[in-house]
Amino acid sequence: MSRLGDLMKKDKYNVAIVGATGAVGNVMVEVLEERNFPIEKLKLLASERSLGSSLKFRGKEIPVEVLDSNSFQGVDIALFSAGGTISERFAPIAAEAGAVVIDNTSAFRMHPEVPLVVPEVNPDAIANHKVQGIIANPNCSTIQMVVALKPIHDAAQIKRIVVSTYQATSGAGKRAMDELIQQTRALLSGGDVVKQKFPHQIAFNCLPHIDVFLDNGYTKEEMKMVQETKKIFDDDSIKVTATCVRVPVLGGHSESVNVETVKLLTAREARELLEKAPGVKVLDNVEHNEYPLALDCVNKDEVFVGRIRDDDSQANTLNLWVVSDNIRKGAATNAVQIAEILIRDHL
Ligand code: NAP
Ligand code: 3JM
Repeated sequence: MSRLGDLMKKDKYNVAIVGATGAVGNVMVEVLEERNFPIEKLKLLASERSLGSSLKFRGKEIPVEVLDSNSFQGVDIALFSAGGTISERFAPIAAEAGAVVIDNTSAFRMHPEVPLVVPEVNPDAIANHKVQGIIANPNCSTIQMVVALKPIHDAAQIKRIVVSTYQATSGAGKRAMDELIQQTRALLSGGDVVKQKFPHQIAFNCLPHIDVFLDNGYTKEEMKMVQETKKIFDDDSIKVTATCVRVPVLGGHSESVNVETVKLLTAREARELLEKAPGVKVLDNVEHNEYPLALDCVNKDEVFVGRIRDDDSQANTLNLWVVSDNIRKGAATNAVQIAEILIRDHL
């Protein structure tokens, strides 16, 4: 019997993390602990490769279990980050078993009945979680951009966004971070460069290629930014064009964002709005060489914005530099914030 939409308010919830041993899953465990999420039982799920391993939560080692279709009995909230194929197969099973799924993959983001949520931008969309039992977490590059653009859109209505990203290897998982380290070591010590996760050497390089190429010449990562931005702002009139680049950085995505608005909003006005915006921290003192840096943003939850300036080549247009920890706000923290709002306002 389907238990879709059955989750009721309680004092503490049974939470499962699918992909618990991965780059995102590990941080989900940390974030749930840090934010003191009301957990009765935490269930850690991964592949057979992780059998025998465990992760520490609230001072106790929790063994990792192998994911299967019976994993979700008694689970209230299931946080998925084990790739799109696993979500496609197991998220509906978890929802049928009565869990609310918060999915970190691209599998359901554009499904019309699945809310796509960034708490600082469209928290009310969570109300639609009962239809499919799934709430989608946007792509990391989209999340940090829309948090920074929300106050600008509210004040001046965004017409067009031109974004170029400088994305860390952590966005491609644990093995991708290891690949950057291995290649850097090899190149500095005369060893052999090993290429597995990326199509070219990532050390000392920039790759304008994240996820697969599509028929329109863009990558899937770039089209995620285009489509997800329109869905989160619930505004198809916003034009977006993106170039997503992998850079030899371990953690923290940086973005150059050029944004054209319908109404005039000066850089000074935008800075004032951004200084008050939830989840945003303005770091913009060029006279002291202060601007957001990936290295400084890692392990923080805010979206950092700097280099705020008028585009002097075109009216009603601003340039911003937007940096955030792609594994925290870009994935784990955003998912846990969604869970917090779900249990507070929507059960
Ligand atoms: P990762 O470090 O490679 O970790 C992958 C996780 O998935 C591991 O826990 C792995 O378990 C598990 N897994 C893989 N195949 C499995 C299977 N057949 N059955 C059960 N578990 C399986 O990757 P990651 O960086 O954490 O990312 C995981 C996913 O999250 C990505 O594929 C992506 O869809 C999503 N993601 C989303 C964002 C975002 O922006 N919202 C950002 C990054 C990633 P083992 O350790 O047992 O192999
Ligand atoms: C970030 O399905 C997969 O192999 C995962 C691909 C992936 C995604 C995705 O499309 O879900 C890797 C890293 C993402 C994402 O957040 O969009």
